[in-house]
Amino acid sequence: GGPASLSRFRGALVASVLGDCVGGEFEGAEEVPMDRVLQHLNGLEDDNRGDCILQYSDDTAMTQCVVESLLTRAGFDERDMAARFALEYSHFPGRGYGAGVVQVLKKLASPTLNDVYQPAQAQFSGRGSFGNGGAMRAAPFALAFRKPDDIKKFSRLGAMLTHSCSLGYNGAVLQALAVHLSLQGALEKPHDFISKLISEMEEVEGEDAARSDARVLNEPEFPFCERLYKVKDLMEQNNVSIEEVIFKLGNGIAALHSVPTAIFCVLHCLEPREGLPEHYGGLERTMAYSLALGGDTDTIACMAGAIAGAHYGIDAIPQTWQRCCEGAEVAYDTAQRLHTLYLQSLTEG
Ligand code: F2R
Ligand code: MG
Ligand code: MG
Repeated sequence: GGPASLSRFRGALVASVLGDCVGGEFEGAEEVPMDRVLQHLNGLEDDNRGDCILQYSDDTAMTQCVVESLLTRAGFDERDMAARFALEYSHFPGRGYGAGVVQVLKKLASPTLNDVYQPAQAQFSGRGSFGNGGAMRAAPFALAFRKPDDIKKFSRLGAMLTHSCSLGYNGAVLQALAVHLSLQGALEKPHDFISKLISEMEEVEGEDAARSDARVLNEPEFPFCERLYKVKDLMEQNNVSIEEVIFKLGNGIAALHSVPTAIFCVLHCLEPREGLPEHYGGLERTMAYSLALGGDTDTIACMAGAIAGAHYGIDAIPQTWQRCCEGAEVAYDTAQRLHTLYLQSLTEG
């Protein structure tokens, strides 16, 4: 479909769920040979899988809360979103949440809490979390808002409910911007795509809080921009090994070590690649490649899935894969509701 079509909206949300569900198999594994990845993905084609459904984790659970909050409130409402996170966690605490964020989710459940941003600010001795939990649920902000300034503002605030360190919430801003650009068709020109992301993030990371957090954590002055420049370098290389990608970009639980990595996975898999089946389309290549990096596979595949899905659209996602994943049907339906909200914002100017 054309820019911001329903197919792209569905692709973004469904492929994000898919990445979480198929990536869960390898989360935390140091080495994941491509053979194992392909075996896992081939298993999804098996008609006799019966009730062997792949369950989603915190990535999708929190994304669903973001979607429902944005839809119900027809925009961003921090108290509503925080309440949904807390309720979801209290009902299903076993979705594999980060070790630190559960403290925030418990505090957000308190009816006497006045400032919903306070529990996140108390994390890690007041430094806040730099985990990728804000980024993994950032895609819906790009589907609910069309102006980049709104996407940046609300993806940041949505992430700050749990991640008050700029290295956490700016990962969410970067992920939301990447989905936004992809939705507009910007991946047709991959070099322009990465350059636009760099120039947006130069502005985002120029803020005092970001510069101060980067200093305290001994990171370069513009940490996400620095990684995006590495993505650009890797794009220009003919042969890139998985080891080099992990070494230069990371595959870990920090937003800085996973959001640029997810973006690279999408860019790298725009073309056929050695080691990946020839019959795979770009969406399938992106999934397989994200899993083969090991580390935080559910989250990297979830974020890469959202960006790739917004580019290729829903028809690029094999039906057999969709049927295996808990939450894929819900994502398919809610994408339509978000698309309606998006179209309304277009007519309202
Ligand atoms: N938690 C996991 N995976 C671990 C294994 C789960 C297993 N499958 C199971 O079921 O038990 N995955 C999920 O967590 C990631 C998102 O985490 P989030 O929401 O960012 O959490 P948190 O706790 O805020 O941060 C994660 C860890 O990062 C380190 N960290 C963060 N900020 C820090 C700081 N300022 N100083 C020091 N360390 C910091 C801590 O180790 C945090 O626990 C996703 O992968 C999701 O899938
Ligand atoms: Mg997870
Ligand atoms: Mg994860």
